[in-house]
Amino acid sequence: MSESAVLLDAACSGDRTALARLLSLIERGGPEARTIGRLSFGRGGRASTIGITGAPGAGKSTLTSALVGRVRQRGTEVAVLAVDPSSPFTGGAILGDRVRMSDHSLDRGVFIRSMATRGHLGGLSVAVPEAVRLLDAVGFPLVIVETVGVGQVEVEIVGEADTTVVVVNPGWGDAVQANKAGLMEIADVFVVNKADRAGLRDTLTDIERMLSLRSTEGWRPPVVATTATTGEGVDELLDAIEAHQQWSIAGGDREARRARRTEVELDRILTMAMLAKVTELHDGEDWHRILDAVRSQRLDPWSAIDELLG
Ligand SMILES: Nc1nc2c(ncn2[C@@H]2O[C@H](COP(=O)(O)OP(=O)(O)OP(=O)(O)O)[C@@H](O)[C@H]2O)c(=O)[nH]1
Ligand SMILES: [Mg+2]
Repeated sequence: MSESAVLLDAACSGDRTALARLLSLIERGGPEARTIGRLSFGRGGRASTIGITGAPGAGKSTLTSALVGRVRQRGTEVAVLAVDPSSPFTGGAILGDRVRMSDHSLDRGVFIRSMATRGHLGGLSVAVPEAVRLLDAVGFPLVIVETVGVGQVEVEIVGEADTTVVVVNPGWGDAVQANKAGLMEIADVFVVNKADRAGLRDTLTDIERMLSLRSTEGWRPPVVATTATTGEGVDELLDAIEAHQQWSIAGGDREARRARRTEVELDRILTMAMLAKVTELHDGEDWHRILDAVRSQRLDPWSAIDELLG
Protein backbone atom coordinates (compact mmCIF):
# COMPACT_ATOMS: atom_id res chain seq x y z
CA MET A 1 0.00 0.00 0.00
CA SER A 2 1.21 3.52 -0.76
CA GLU A 3 1.94 5.94 2.05
CA SER A 4 -1.14 7.96 1.08
CA ALA A 5 -3.37 4.88 1.27
CA VAL A 6 -2.03 4.03 4.74
CA LEU A 7 -2.59 7.62 5.88
CA LEU A 8 -6.10 7.68 4.45
CA ASP A 9 -7.07 4.45 6.23
CA ALA A 10 -5.69 5.86 9.47
CA ALA A 11 -7.53 9.15 8.94
CA CYS A 12 -10.78 7.29 8.26
CA SER A 13 -10.34 5.50 11.61
CA GLY A 14 -10.11 8.84 13.36
CA ASP A 15 -6.34 9.48 13.33
CA ARG A 16 -6.16 13.30 13.28
CA THR A 17 -2.40 13.42 12.79
CA ALA A 18 -2.76 11.36 9.62
CA LEU A 19 -5.55 13.67 8.48
CA ALA A 20 -3.40 16.76 9.05
CA ARG A 21 -0.57 15.15 7.10
CA LEU A 22 -2.87 14.36 4.17
CA LEU A 23 -4.09 17.96 4.12
CA SER A 24 -0.50 19.21 4.02
CA LEU A 25 0.17 16.98 1.03
CA ILE A 26 -2.96 18.28 -0.72
CA GLU A 27 -1.91 21.84 0.02
CA ARG A 28 1.52 21.23 -1.48
CA GLY A 29 0.04 19.81 -4.70
CA GLY A 30 1.90 17.48 -7.07
CA PRO A 31 1.79 13.70 -7.43
CA GLU A 32 0.96 12.89 -3.78
CA ALA A 33 -1.96 15.30 -3.84
CA ARG A 34 -3.26 13.62 -6.97
CA THR A 35 -2.94 10.17 -5.40
CA ILE A 36 -4.89 11.30 -2.34
CA GLY A 37 -7.51 12.80 -4.64
CA ARG A 38 -7.89 9.48 -6.47
CA LEU A 39 -8.14 7.50 -3.24
CA SER A 40 -10.61 9.75 -1.44
CA PHE A 41 -12.88 10.26 -4.44
CA GLY A 42 -16.06 8.27 -4.08
CA ARG A 43 -15.60 7.69 -0.37
CA GLY A 44 -17.60 10.75 0.64
CA GLY A 45 -20.54 12.62 -0.78
CA ARG A 46 -22.45 12.83 2.47
CA ALA A 47 -21.07 16.04 3.94
CA SER A 48 -22.81 19.39 3.78
CA THR A 49 -20.57 22.39 3.25
CA ILE A 50 -20.90 25.93 4.50
CA GLY A 51 -18.75 28.74 3.10
CA ILE A 52 -18.17 31.86 5.19
CA THR A 53 -16.69 34.99 3.70
CA GLY A 54 -16.50 38.70 4.46
CA ALA A 55 -14.09 41.58 4.84
CA PRO A 56 -10.99 41.14 7.02
CA GLY A 57 -11.92 41.54 10.67
CA ALA A 58 -15.68 41.22 10.08
CA GLY A 59 -15.78 38.53 12.76
CA LYS A 60 -15.87 35.43 10.55
CA SER A 61 -13.68 33.34 12.84
CA THR A 62 -15.49 34.39 16.01
CA LEU A 63 -18.76 33.60 14.29
CA THR A 64 -17.48 30.27 12.99
CA SER A 65 -16.36 29.34 16.47
CA ALA A 66 -19.79 30.23 17.87
CA LEU A 67 -21.47 28.23 15.10
CA VAL A 68 -19.24 25.27 15.82
CA GLY A 69 -20.35 25.45 19.47
CA ARG A 70 -24.03 25.34 18.45
CA VAL A 71 -23.46 22.54 15.95
CA ARG A 72 -21.69 20.48 18.62
CA GLN A 73 -24.58 21.00 21.02
CA ARG A 74 -26.72 19.33 18.39
CA GLY A 75 -24.27 16.43 18.38
CA THR A 76 -22.80 16.91 14.90
CA GLU A 77 -19.07 16.55 14.22
CA VAL A 78 -17.58 19.39 12.20
CA ALA A 79 -14.40 20.25 10.32
CA VAL A 80 -13.30 23.84 9.70
CA LEU A 81 -10.97 24.87 6.90
CA ALA A 82 -9.64 28.43 7.25
CA VAL A 83 -8.36 29.54 3.86
CA ASP A 84 -6.07 32.52 3.44
CA PRO A 85 -5.41 33.26 -0.22
CA SER A 86 -3.15 36.18 0.63
CA SER A 87 -0.71 34.25 2.76
CA PRO A 88 1.92 31.72 1.72
CA PHE A 89 2.13 30.39 5.27
CA THR A 90 0.04 27.97 7.26
CA GLY A 91 0.38 26.39 10.63
CA GLY A 92 0.55 27.68 14.16
CA ALA A 93 0.76 31.44 13.83
CA ILE A 94 -2.08 31.97 11.40
CA LEU A 95 -4.18 29.26 12.92
CA GLY A 96 -3.86 30.83 16.35
CA ASP A 97 -4.38 34.33 15.07
CA ARG A 98 -7.03 33.88 12.44
CA VAL A 99 -9.07 31.10 13.84
CA ARG A 100 -10.29 32.00 17.28
CA MET A 101 -11.24 28.53 18.19
CA SER A 102 -9.24 27.57 21.21
CA ASP A 103 -12.62 26.89 22.85
CA HIS A 104 -12.82 23.74 20.79
CA SER A 105 -9.25 22.51 21.11
CA LEU A 106 -10.20 19.70 23.49
CA ASP A 107 -13.21 18.54 21.53
CA ARG A 108 -12.45 15.56 19.33
CA GLY A 109 -15.60 16.18 17.32
CA VAL A 110 -14.06 19.36 15.94
CA PHE A 111 -11.17 19.47 13.48
CA ILE A 112 -9.66 22.83 12.52
CA ARG A 113 -7.06 23.45 9.90
CA SER A 114 -5.80 26.44 7.93
CA MET A 115 -4.68 26.49 4.33
CA ALA A 116 -2.64 29.06 2.44
CA THR A 117 -1.52 29.56 -1.12
CA ARG A 118 2.01 28.17 -1.08
CA GLY A 119 2.74 30.81 -3.64
CA HIS A 120 0.21 30.14 -6.34
CA LEU A 121 -3.46 31.08 -6.33
CA GLY A 122 -4.58 28.55 -8.91
CA GLY A 123 -3.26 25.84 -6.64
CA LEU A 124 -5.56 26.86 -3.85
CA SER A 125 -8.68 26.76 -5.98
CA VAL A 126 -7.88 23.14 -6.75
CA ALA A 127 -6.58 22.26 -3.27
CA VAL A 128 -9.60 23.55 -1.32
CA PRO A 129 -12.22 21.37 -3.04
CA GLU A 130 -9.82 18.44 -2.72
CA ALA A 131 -9.38 19.13 1.00
CA VAL A 132 -13.14 19.39 1.48
CA ARG A 133 -13.61 16.07 -0.29
CA LEU A 134 -11.04 14.48 2.01
CA LEU A 135 -12.77 15.81 5.14
CA ASP A 136 -16.01 14.41 3.75
CA ALA A 137 -14.36 11.07 2.96
CA VAL A 138 -13.01 10.62 6.50
CA GLY A 139 -16.53 11.09 7.83
CA PHE A 140 -17.21 14.70 8.80
CA PRO A 141 -20.91 15.35 8.09
CA LEU A 142 -20.32 19.10 8.09
CA VAL A 143 -17.40 21.09 6.66
CA ILE A 144 -17.14 24.85 7.16
CA VAL A 145 -14.79 26.78 4.87
CA GLU A 146 -13.84 30.25 6.06
CA THR A 147 -11.88 32.57 3.80
CA VAL A 148 -10.18 35.80 4.67
CA GLY A 149 -11.09 38.73 2.44
CA VAL A 150 -13.68 39.47 -0.20
CA GLY A 151 -11.65 39.40 -3.41
CA GLN A 152 -12.41 37.33 -6.48
CA VAL A 153 -10.55 34.23 -5.31
CA GLU A 154 -12.21 34.22 -1.88
CA VAL A 155 -15.65 34.67 -3.37
CA GLU A 156 -14.96 31.88 -5.84
CA ILE A 157 -13.79 29.43 -3.17
CA VAL A 158 -16.62 30.11 -0.77
CA GLY A 159 -19.29 30.43 -3.46
CA GLU A 160 -18.86 26.76 -4.21
CA ALA A 161 -20.18 25.65 -0.84
CA ASP A 162 -23.68 24.19 -0.50
CA THR A 163 -24.59 27.24 1.56
CA THR A 164 -22.67 30.51 1.41
CA VAL A 165 -22.75 32.94 4.31
CA VAL A 166 -21.61 36.52 3.70
CA VAL A 167 -20.57 38.42 6.81
CA VAL A 168 -20.67 42.21 6.87
CA ASN A 169 -20.69 44.80 9.64
CA PRO A 170 -22.78 47.88 10.38
CA GLY A 171 -21.56 50.54 7.95
CA TRP A 172 -20.36 47.81 5.60
CA GLY A 173 -20.40 50.02 2.49
CA ASP A 174 -16.83 51.23 2.57
CA ALA A 175 -15.04 47.98 3.32
CA VAL A 176 -16.50 45.97 0.48
CA GLN A 177 -17.71 48.62 -1.98
CA ALA A 178 -15.75 47.17 -4.85
CA ASN A 179 -17.21 43.74 -4.54
CA LYS A 180 -20.73 44.38 -3.25
CA ALA A 181 -22.33 42.98 -6.38
CA GLY A 182 -20.20 39.83 -6.21
CA LEU A 183 -21.17 39.28 -2.59
CA MET A 184 -24.85 39.83 -3.38
CA GLU A 185 -24.64 37.17 -6.02
CA ILE A 186 -23.12 34.43 -3.87
CA ALA A 187 -24.93 35.04 -0.55
CA ASP A 188 -27.43 32.41 0.54
CA VAL A 189 -27.48 33.94 4.00
CA PHE A 190 -26.46 37.46 4.99
CA VAL A 191 -25.05 38.17 8.41
CA VAL A 192 -24.63 41.61 9.87
CA ASN A 193 -22.16 40.82 12.64
CA LYS A 194 -21.10 43.28 15.35
CA ALA A 195 -24.76 44.09 15.78
CA ASP A 196 -23.71 45.74 19.04
CA ARG A 197 -22.19 48.57 17.01
CA ALA A 198 -23.90 51.71 15.70
CA GLY A 199 -25.54 51.71 12.28
CA LEU A 200 -27.19 48.29 12.38
CA ARG A 201 -30.60 49.53 11.19
CA ASP A 202 -29.20 51.38 8.16
CA THR A 203 -27.13 48.40 7.12
CA LEU A 204 -30.08 46.00 7.40
CA THR A 205 -32.17 48.39 5.29
CA ASP A 206 -29.38 48.74 2.74
CA ILE A 207 -29.02 44.99 2.34
CA GLU A 208 -32.78 44.41 2.09
CA ARG A 209 -32.95 47.10 -0.60
CA MET A 210 -30.15 45.48 -2.60
CA LEU A 211 -31.71 42.05 -2.19
CA SER A 212 -35.04 43.33 -3.48
CA LEU A 213 -33.26 44.10 -6.76
CA ARG A 214 -32.37 40.46 -7.16
CA SER A 215 -34.54 38.10 -9.14
CA THR A 216 -37.72 37.28 -7.22
CA GLU A 217 -37.51 33.65 -8.18
CA GLY A 218 -35.81 31.07 -6.04
CA TRP A 219 -34.24 31.51 -2.63
CA ARG A 220 -34.39 34.87 -0.94
CA PRO A 221 -31.37 35.17 1.37
CA PRO A 222 -32.39 35.85 4.95
CA VAL A 223 -30.53 38.64 6.75
CA VAL A 224 -29.48 37.81 10.31
CA ALA A 225 -28.00 40.20 12.87
CA THR A 226 -25.40 38.64 15.19
CA THR A 227 -23.01 39.58 17.94
CA ALA A 228 -20.50 36.78 17.62
CA THR A 229 -18.64 37.71 20.78
CA THR A 230 -21.74 37.15 22.96
CA GLY A 231 -23.38 34.52 20.78
CA GLU A 232 -26.46 36.65 20.20
CA GLY A 233 -28.20 35.73 16.93
CA VAL A 234 -26.06 32.65 16.34
CA ASP A 235 -28.97 30.23 16.81
CA GLU A 236 -30.97 32.25 14.26
CA LEU A 237 -28.00 32.06 11.91
CA LEU A 238 -27.80 28.30 12.22
CA ASP A 239 -31.55 28.07 11.64
CA ALA A 240 -31.19 30.23 8.50
CA ILE A 241 -28.37 28.01 7.23
CA GLU A 242 -30.40 24.87 7.87
CA ALA A 243 -33.45 26.39 6.19
CA HIS A 244 -31.35 27.05 3.09
CA GLN A 245 -29.94 23.54 3.14
CA GLN A 246 -33.38 22.00 3.38
CA TRP A 247 -34.73 24.24 0.64
CA SER A 248 -31.82 23.53 -1.69
CA ILE A 249 -32.01 19.78 -1.18
CA ALA A 250 -35.78 19.66 -1.67
CA GLY A 251 -35.86 21.79 -4.81
CA GLY A 252 -32.86 20.28 -6.57
CA ASP A 253 -30.79 23.44 -6.20
CA ARG A 254 -28.04 21.67 -4.27
CA GLU A 255 -27.74 18.98 -6.89
CA ALA A 256 -27.53 21.59 -9.65
CA ARG A 257 -24.90 23.54 -7.75
CA ARG A 258 -22.82 20.43 -7.18
CA ALA A 259 -23.06 19.56 -10.87
CA ARG A 260 -21.77 23.03 -11.78
CA ARG A 261 -19.04 22.72 -9.17
CA THR A 262 -17.87 19.45 -10.67
CA GLU A 263 -17.59 21.06 -14.09
CA VAL A 264 -15.67 24.05 -12.73
CA GLU A 265 -13.30 21.76 -10.85
CA LEU A 266 -12.67 19.51 -13.82
CA ASP A 267 -12.00 22.57 -15.92
CA ARG A 268 -9.49 23.92 -13.39
CA ILE A 269 -7.67 20.61 -13.22
CA LEU A 270 -7.52 20.51 -17.01
CA THR A 271 -6.08 24.03 -17.07
CA MET A 272 -3.50 23.14 -14.44
CA ALA A 273 -2.54 19.97 -16.30
CA MET A 274 -2.12 21.99 -19.50
CA LEU A 275 0.06 24.55 -17.74
CA ALA A 276 2.18 21.75 -16.32
CA LYS A 277 2.54 20.39 -19.84
CA VAL A 278 3.73 23.81 -21.05
CA THR A 279 6.37 23.92 -18.33
CA GLU A 280 7.47 20.43 -19.26
CA LEU A 281 7.84 21.45 -22.92
CA HIS A 282 9.83 24.54 -21.93
CA ASP A 283 12.22 22.39 -19.98
CA GLY A 284 12.47 19.72 -22.69
CA GLU A 285 15.16 19.22 -25.31
CA ASP A 286 13.12 20.26 -28.34
CA TRP A 287 12.29 23.73 -27.09
CA HIS A 288 15.67 25.33 -27.79
CA ARG A 289 16.12 23.57 -31.10
CA ILE A 290 12.71 24.78 -32.29
CA LEU A 291 13.23 28.25 -30.86
CA ASP A 292 16.49 28.52 -32.81
CA ALA A 293 14.72 27.43 -35.97
CA VAL A 294 12.13 30.19 -35.56
CA ARG A 295 14.75 32.79 -34.69
CA SER A 296 16.70 31.99 -37.84
CA GLN A 297 13.50 32.10 -39.90
CA ARG A 298 13.70 28.48 -40.93
CA LEU A 299 10.38 27.73 -39.27
CA ASP A 300 7.26 29.83 -38.67
CA PRO A 301 5.88 29.90 -35.10
CA TRP A 302 2.71 27.96 -35.96
CA SER A 303 4.54 25.07 -37.53
CA ALA A 304 7.01 25.21 -34.66
CA ILE A 305 4.26 24.68 -32.10
CA ASP A 306 2.68 21.91 -34.17
CA GLU A 307 6.04 20.17 -34.21
CA LEU A 308 6.53 20.69 -30.48
CA LEU A 309 3.11 19.28 -29.63
CA GLY A 310 3.31 16.54 -32.21
N1 LIG B 1 -17.95 44.33 19.12
C1 LIG B 1 -17.86 43.17 18.46
N2 LIG B 1 -16.66 42.68 18.15
C2 LIG B 1 -16.60 41.51 17.48
C3 LIG B 1 -17.76 40.79 17.13
N3 LIG B 1 -17.39 39.67 16.46
C4 LIG B 1 -16.04 39.71 16.40
N4 LIG B 1 -15.56 40.80 17.02
C5 LIG B 1 -14.14 41.18 17.18
O1 LIG B 1 -13.62 41.54 15.92
C6 LIG B 1 -12.25 41.18 15.82
C7 LIG B 1 -12.03 40.32 14.57
O2 LIG B 1 -12.70 39.08 14.73
P1 LIG B 1 -12.33 37.79 13.89
O3 LIG B 1 -13.31 36.74 14.25
O4 LIG B 1 -10.90 37.47 13.99
O5 LIG B 1 -12.62 38.33 12.43
P2 LIG B 1 -12.30 37.63 11.04
O6 LIG B 1 -13.32 38.12 10.09
O7 LIG B 1 -12.16 36.16 11.21
O8 LIG B 1 -10.90 38.26 10.71
P3 LIG B 1 -9.85 37.81 9.58
O9 LIG B 1 -9.82 36.30 9.58
O10 LIG B 1 -8.58 38.44 10.02
O11 LIG B 1 -10.37 38.38 8.29
C8 LIG B 1 -11.91 40.45 17.11
O12 LIG B 1 -11.29 41.34 17.96
C9 LIG B 1 -13.27 40.02 17.63
O13 LIG B 1 -13.30 39.89 19.03
C10 LIG B 1 -19.03 41.33 17.50
O14 LIG B 1 -20.10 40.78 17.22
N5 LIG B 1 -19.01 42.53 18.16
MG1 LIG C 1 -10.65 34.81 10.53
